[in-house]
Amino acid sequence: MSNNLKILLLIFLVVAGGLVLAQALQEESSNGSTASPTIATTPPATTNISTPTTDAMDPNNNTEFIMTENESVKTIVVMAANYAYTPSEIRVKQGEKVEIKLEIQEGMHDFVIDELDVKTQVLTAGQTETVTLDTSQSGEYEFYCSVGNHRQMGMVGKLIVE
Ligand SMILES: [Cu+2]
Repeated sequence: MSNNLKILLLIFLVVAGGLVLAQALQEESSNGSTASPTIATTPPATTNISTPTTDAMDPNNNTEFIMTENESVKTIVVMAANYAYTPSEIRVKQGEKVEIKLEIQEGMHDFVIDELDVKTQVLTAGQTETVTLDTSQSGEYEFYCSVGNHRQMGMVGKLIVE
């Protein structure tokens, strides 16, 4: 009887031990197989997230860059009529980025500063032209209209770079 019990106990232990071992191996292999798909799906997900993120950031950066550029340039509107500019005196700071936007109100005029190599085309009423000023040298510069005798008729002004 005790021998039979011992044999039964031994068989039970072997079977139980074998089951536990088999289960452990199965868990290990199933863990391994579920772990790899998890790793495999994570990188594509990360790539999908990071790609639209960089796409979304690029236009933002461009917009910021363009806005900064626009803010740093000062545009001064100069209106030309027969035979005067408004304003006739322009003050800017040395090194400042300045554009002159010439707007013709009547007649035919241009905008010239000999010392700064500024010369627009001769424009007619309603037309505009924008020119960039070189403000690297401080000083006073005369601007004038080179059409006909407009300059002699007083179509002049003063640019002061200070
Ligand atoms: Cu003129």
